[in-house]
Amino acid sequence: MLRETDERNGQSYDASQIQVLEGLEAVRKRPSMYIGSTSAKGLHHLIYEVVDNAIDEALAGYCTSIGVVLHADASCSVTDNGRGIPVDLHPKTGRPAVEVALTVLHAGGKFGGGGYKVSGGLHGVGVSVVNALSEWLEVEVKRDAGLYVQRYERGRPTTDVRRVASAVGTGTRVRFKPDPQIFETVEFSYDTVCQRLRELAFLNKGLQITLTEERTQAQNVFQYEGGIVSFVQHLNKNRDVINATPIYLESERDQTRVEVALQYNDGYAEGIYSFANTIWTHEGGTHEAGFKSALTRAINDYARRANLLKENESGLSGEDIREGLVAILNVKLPDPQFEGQTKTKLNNSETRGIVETVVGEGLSIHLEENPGIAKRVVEKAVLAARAREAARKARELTRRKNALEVSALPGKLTDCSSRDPAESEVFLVEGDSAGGSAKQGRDRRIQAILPLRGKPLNVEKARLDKILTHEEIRAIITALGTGVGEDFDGSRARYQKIVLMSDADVDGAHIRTLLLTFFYRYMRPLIDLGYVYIAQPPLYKIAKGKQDRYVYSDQELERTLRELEAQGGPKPEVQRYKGLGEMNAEQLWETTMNPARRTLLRVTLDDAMEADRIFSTLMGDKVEPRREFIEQHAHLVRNLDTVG
Ligand code: 0RA
Repeated sequence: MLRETDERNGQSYDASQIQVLEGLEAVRKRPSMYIGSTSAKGLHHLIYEVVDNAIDEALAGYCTSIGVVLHADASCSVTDNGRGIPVDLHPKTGRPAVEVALTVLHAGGKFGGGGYKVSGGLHGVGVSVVNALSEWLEVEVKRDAGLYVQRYERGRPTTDVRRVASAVGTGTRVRFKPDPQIFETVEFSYDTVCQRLRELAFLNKGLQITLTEERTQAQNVFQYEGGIVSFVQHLNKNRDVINATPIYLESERDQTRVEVALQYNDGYAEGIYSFANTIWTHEGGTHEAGFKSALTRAINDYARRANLLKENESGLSGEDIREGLVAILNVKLPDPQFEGQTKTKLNNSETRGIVETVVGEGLSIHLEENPGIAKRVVEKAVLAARAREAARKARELTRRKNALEVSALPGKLTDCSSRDPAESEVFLVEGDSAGGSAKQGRDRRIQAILPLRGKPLNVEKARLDKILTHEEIRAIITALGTGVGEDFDGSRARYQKIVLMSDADVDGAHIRTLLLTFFYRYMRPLIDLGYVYIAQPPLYKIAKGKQDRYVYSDQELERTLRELEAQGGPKPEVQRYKGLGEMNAEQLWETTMNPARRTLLRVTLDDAMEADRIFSTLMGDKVEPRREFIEQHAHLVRNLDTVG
């Protein structure tokens, strides 16, 4: 058992300890290699990594509840009621297993347990990485009737594993404080963590996950007996659905567990969310390909069998069949291989066939047994096919028009004089009055202004053909010069910076979300190319004496006020900017547009996807939940990458 008297101080390092120190150093030197980045995103990965270990314990059948607490001291703790990390001595190193798990890279699943590691953070790096990147970390294990604890600082043990009390039950608690020497920000976002934990609860049927924030006393408890069926219902909450009960299929083959839930709504968007070992595979991959191909085949086969498609009619395309579909595909497999730009594309070749078989067989049976629903799904796809043909014609029309009149630029565009896209910028500005100030204040050589007014189009409720008739959207498409949808060509972009400039309020967030969703769905390469940005207008103006200062966040406001008050003199006056329209041309230029001084946020594919997902959940006609939702997600723009 454990040597409680183990002496560390004064002890010479043996080979395994040197390895530990080198491992920790490597992680601290290149944190991004292990957790993706040191931004807010990487910071949150720390929590997910620890939670994933607890999820593994749940998947192995030993843990029913996980608690996450965001503590007032900026630390986070993750508690589970699993078996507890083993504390007995690890034969090779002579150290307690728990110490090995927390100090040796990739040691996590190697001892005890058996079975395969099914969950796994995006990077699947293990808790030792979290330890290395924490100012301090404390682990508590309840096992063998005892409570064992150990503490570390920046990955190095500062105590031995000690049995400090007797205990009932089993479990593990890891509490850590991210290291400000490593991370650009060490402030956890409740909303961000909440979103992911809810998702994990959906993906792990029955598991209870609780999130608590000490400072605000906020708490959410997630537990879904329906698992991904509840997930689909949640996504379709505000929509009219075609099949009242989601279709649910589940099977296991060659150690691969497949489950899928599907429900059609009367909208036009496609909402397929696939997961592999609880990781959202937004770039798709073999499992999603297998799913889509089985779906297309099953629906077409049924349509022919039931005579809903005549022999001389051509088959329904996958896209048509997926219109209005919300589906969650959840696979769990032994050794997931991820590839792609953001490592979120599943690459295991055997998975494709497995999913295709499971979904194909299950769906065919379901359609035969539920002819009423099957008929409505097929009819919907037939309508979609017709609309798609109409959209193609509408697109062709726009294209031909463009080819004929080279200068068919929208009337309300105030263009820049430069013709070099690399230096040209276009500001999409919410509202006419802000548009006016932007026009006056801009650098007319490289900055173009396109004011957007009127009721923004609900991208969700319209098909592309309808979207293309919307005046503001048409203006954007022609101004950018790239074409849209299948005709998109990034090399024709007239500007390589497309800057969304909207108010820092709920309506501004709405317009931003909407534009990002539009870009994500119909001009995705624009985002991949890194051409889309969000302007950062100031939130406050502080006037003191002759000098005005602009601040961009509440934290900065507090800090600046403290500084100014410390200087003495007249009391600073704070003005909160509610909209861009409250700034005159010169102010707008100085604070938001001047390339030498401004901050722009570059929109990443992740941000746009998040916008799309937020948008999809905003659907429906109930205004209140939508407002609430936007308010909750107004933070969307805060976690983006900052560039000059
Ligand atoms: C290895 C083996 C066993 C449990 C664990 C790891 C374990 C790790 C973590 C991390 C967070 N919570 C955890 N809970 C358990 C099983 C050992 C046995 O057979 O009892």
